[in-house]
Amino acid sequence: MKTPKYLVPNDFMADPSAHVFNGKLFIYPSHDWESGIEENDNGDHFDMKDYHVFSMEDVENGVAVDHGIILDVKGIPWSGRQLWDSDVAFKNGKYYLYFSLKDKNDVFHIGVAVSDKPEGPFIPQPDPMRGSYSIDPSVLDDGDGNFYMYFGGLWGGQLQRYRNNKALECAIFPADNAPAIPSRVVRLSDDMLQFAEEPREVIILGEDGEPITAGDKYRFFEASWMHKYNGKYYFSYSTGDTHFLCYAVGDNPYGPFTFQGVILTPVVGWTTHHSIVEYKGKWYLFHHDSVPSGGKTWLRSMKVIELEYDENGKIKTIEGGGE
Ligand code: FUB
Repeated sequence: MKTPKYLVPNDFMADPSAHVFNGKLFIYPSHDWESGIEENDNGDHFDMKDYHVFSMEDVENGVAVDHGIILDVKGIPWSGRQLWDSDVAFKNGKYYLYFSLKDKNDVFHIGVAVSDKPEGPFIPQPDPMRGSYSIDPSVLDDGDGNFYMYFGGLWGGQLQRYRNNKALECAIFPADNAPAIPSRVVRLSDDMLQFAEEPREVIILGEDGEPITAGDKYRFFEASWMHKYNGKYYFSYSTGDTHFLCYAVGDNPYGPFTFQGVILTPVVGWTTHHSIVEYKGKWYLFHHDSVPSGGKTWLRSMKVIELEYDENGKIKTIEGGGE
């Protein structure tokens, strides 16, 4: 597959999280729509109110089947507004949908909803996960019975309002030469419904062996994803306001991770987001851009392209087509 394929031509879907369940590829995106809310740094224009799930058996030809709505903000007992990025994990016959949502005080938390099937519907838990904050949950099944959630996002994602897993009086952004605000990682409880421990910082080291600084154009911003390739842990993420998808590699799920490079150069539209999955012997990058909406950053379209590694496990950079 040489050119990326848009997967849902008749609707706007973003932040695709792709997984293989029962031999089929499932994609869990955010569902963008035109809410009329003006664009701002707080992300109010991303006013999503439900999720759909898609499945694919023929990725090369880009045919995605829509299984309809799997969760609606109206059915979530603690909901305020804005269903942002989500992810799904499978354990012991159940599927767990982890989602970002603001509560009634406009504070983001991470919620869980459970289903017997990958295509839902998903039944939400009455409360958010205890101790959860910020956005963009993404879950790694480490294959040894342990599941790890990576999460967090700056600006509208509110991560700058937390330190040592406690809410601050007000947001703090580090100086440009200080370590960047990191993503977080936490092992999930056996029942998959809570954190099993205090979240830890995901440290990304630069070439000099020091943590990447807040002023670095490749610092973490949001959209964490973790996949394993040849026994190594590949942590990938969006740099937000500098618009790259980057990755760093480590030897265990907690890191530290050493910066490797850019996966995707900027796309059309402000946000860039992704997931990486192996299916039928090939690796794919699911991502989004705003080309079909004529550049409206809150109306994004998901797409897929094959991902290539070199013999040293380095990912070949893909051109996003934006600036
Ligand atoms: O879709 C809303 C937010 O935009 C996501 O949670 C972020 O990662 C960014 O893609």
